[in-house]
Amino acid sequence: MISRRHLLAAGAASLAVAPGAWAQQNPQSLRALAAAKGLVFGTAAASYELKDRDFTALLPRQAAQVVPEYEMKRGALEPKPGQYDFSALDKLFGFAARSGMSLRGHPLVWYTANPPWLAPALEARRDENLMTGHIRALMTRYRLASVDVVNEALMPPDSSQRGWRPSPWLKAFGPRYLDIAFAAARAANPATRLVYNDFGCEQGGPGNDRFRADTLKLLDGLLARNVPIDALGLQAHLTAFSNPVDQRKLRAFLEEVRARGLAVLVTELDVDDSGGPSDIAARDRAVADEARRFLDVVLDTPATRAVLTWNLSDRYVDPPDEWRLKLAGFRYRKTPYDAAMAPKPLWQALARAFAGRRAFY
Ligand code: 9MR
Repeated sequence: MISRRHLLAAGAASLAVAPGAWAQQNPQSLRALAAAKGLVFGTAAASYELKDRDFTALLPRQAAQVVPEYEMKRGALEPKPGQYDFSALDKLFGFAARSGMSLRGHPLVWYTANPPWLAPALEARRDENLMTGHIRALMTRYRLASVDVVNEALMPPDSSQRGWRPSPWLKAFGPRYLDIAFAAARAANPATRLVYNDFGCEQGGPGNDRFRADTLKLLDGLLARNVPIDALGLQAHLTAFSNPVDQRKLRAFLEEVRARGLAVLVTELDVDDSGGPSDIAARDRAVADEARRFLDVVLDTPATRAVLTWNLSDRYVDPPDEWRLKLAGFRYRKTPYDAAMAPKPLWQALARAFAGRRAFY
């Protein structure tokens, strides 16, 4: 097992590589194109993917940051109270740090993916340590560039209800669970960028209009109470064949976030291509076009500091939940690389969006 000291040291070493130097050596990587415009390009990855030599060769060449797809979720980390198993997370973060990538954490506090013992324990004891102890454990073990302190605290945009999303945290502490979580994260490691992460601000539908308003209300509440938050994470699970991004609405929203002094991170970008034609080239084009329409607006503000995709290659994208699509052998084409590890039009869209970004720095 990799030691904490090793992880911290490797993380520190990666910071010594100047982004400009990397860009000169690797002109054809998304990480270099992003770095040249003051952006971090990263991706979600999973520890089991590290068995794949194609993937381990590609990952650090293209991405400057990694976020665990599931290894940092509490259900995966703490199966029994206080008995942590960091092995999968250490493996992924260890690989990233040794390969010169920075580490992004996701999530510290979420309504789901928790171990079964947690909700009853919270209900019985209402003990803040059940949250803050976990936050401290992770934030002192890893040197994280940024972390999703709270993930998805609002009702999703397609819900008929608005407001706080039900969770064991909300039940135990009320909405101030966010305040407790951010304060504990800042106290545990003041160098990490603290993020509120959610989906629903990106697209143009009426549910998204409500969601943007609710998000600004949430952020205003935190800021008014001096809660230490640094950034808004836009998950950016876009859709190629329904509910497109409305560039005007998105631009106005990002201005509001920036006016509040917060940074913006694109944390989980992918483009759902279900519902499209069977012609793969047409689907890939639609995926790339929608990502580009989104990125053109999101990158046109200095508030945006990072873009991470939710997986780098279609080789590791889960099959759809929908049984009809599964029966038809449908495979998502959501990510920049296809299942054979060849770059797709989405790769080009990212590359062009990065290269075309105004130089804010
Ligand atoms: O892609 C992730 C999947 O493998 C996990 O089973 C699932 C539950 O932990 O979470 C998925 O990732 C989600 C992320 O953590 C939060 N935003 C939505 C993501 C995609 O569903």
